[in-house]
Amino acid sequence: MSSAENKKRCMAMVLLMVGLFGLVIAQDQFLYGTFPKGFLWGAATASYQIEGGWNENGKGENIWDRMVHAYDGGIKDNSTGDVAADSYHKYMDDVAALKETGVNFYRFSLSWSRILPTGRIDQINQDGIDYYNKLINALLDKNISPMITLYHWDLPQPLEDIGGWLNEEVVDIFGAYANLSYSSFGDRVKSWITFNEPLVQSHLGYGLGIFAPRVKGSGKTDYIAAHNQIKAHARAWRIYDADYRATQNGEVGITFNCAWDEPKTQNPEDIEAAERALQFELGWFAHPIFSANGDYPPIMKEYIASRSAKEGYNMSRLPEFGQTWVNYIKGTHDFFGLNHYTSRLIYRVKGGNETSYENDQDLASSSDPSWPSSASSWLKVVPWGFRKLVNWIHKEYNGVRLIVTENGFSDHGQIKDDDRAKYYTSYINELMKAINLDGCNIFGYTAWSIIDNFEWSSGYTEKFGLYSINFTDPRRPRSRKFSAEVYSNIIANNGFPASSTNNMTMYPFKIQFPSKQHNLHDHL
Ligand code: PNW
Repeated sequence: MSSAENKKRCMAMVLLMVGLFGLVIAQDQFLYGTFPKGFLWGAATASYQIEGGWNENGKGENIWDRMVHAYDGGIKDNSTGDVAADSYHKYMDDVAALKETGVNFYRFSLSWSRILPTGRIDQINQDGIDYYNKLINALLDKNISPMITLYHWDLPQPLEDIGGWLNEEVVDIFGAYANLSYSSFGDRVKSWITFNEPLVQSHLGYGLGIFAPRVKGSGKTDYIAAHNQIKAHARAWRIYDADYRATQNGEVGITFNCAWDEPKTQNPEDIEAAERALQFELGWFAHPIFSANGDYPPIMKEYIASRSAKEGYNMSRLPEFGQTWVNYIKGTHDFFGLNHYTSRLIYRVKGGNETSYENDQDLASSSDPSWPSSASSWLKVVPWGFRKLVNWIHKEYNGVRLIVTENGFSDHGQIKDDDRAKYYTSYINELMKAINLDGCNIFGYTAWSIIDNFEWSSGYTEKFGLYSINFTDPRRPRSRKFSAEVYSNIIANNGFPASSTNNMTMYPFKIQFPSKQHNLHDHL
């Protein structure tokens, strides 16, 4: 190669690197500005992760109680949620933490088996109703709106004994439980989420068998469990719509988890694979409910049918709704709930031979070594992925009204949690860009979680709280972490107005704000 050619190549390399660097800076650039007036700020928990009181005052056993009490409970530190944060007794401490943080709403879930020990409405446990009434009233008293998740993975064990989410009968049983919840609390509760992350319940609970009820059968049973949860969601929404909306004036939505799936290379096969990953992860549940035509995403139907045929099945392993159910499910939403934590790099690979949800997709994922890590192996810090994901949803589901129902960061529980404070600051800033610069239709944000809690199969080894809990102290005292102060400031300012964010005393640690101020105006 001539030296002139060499020089040219070097120059091209340098230009490419400068270009890439520019892109990274643009993605990481901090934007001053505020959220739209009336934007809602919240924090979340889930019953099994915080309540404890697992068999107190008439509560029935659920699938997580059963799992953690088994000889090999499958929990990292062999812990249980028997006491957890003891919110069954200490809920007033939770309300105080929420008040101190300044949230507008609190997202929590009902323990189905605390209200209905058998899962069915023929046996109501009044103590369970009383407990949630006390919590709801205490919140309202402090001007905090309750947002209730009906199902956050803790199915009553007697329903699992008849097959759980693999049994279609549970669709109607869930409808009856939803009905009881609306009639008991709906005079004061105006915001309902039917299911939290049906993907995690289906795939981890009824596919990989890592979460309760530990059923293994990926590529088959996870699809069936998902199918019945989607039907149960529609049933619950329609009951509210027909019998409660006119008098109670509330809203019913559903919450999905989704990472941002970035193509690992610009190779068209990888770009397609990343799109396919989003359809298998989010479209699986969102397409039947939020798309114009309803039903599962076409790409998912095509891939699973073709692999099923090759495996010798005479029909697809993905169940079919049929037109009646497609119509019944389509449009059953008042808002789109999104739980988002992290991003992945996706590339195409031929799926392995074994039958599984993973192999059905013909793709694999990795992460970029430059992405900061957390205490959870799956959670890497990629703020710009948040903005890309909500934009993708905005386009895919026709400008749908979205609320972020979870977002947060795990560490080992230290009070001076700078990494969590930075996570919240940068992710919330990206969300603000999605609203103010991109026009996404987002009306609220929820931090996961207000307190440290039982992190499912990781037990107490990963902490997500804005408040720390001493789990070895029987009184379970709560202490405010640094990130709670930072989040509280963001709420008080409704974002990042230039004047207050410039004042570094607001953040006792140094956040890397750019020296040049970027405000909305510069970007428009
Ligand atoms: C969510 N993943 O779960 C749940 O809704 C919470 O109960 C949980 O505590 C929180 O996120 C933190 O994990 C997820 O593997 C569990 O990608 C696993 C994943 C995502 C969300």
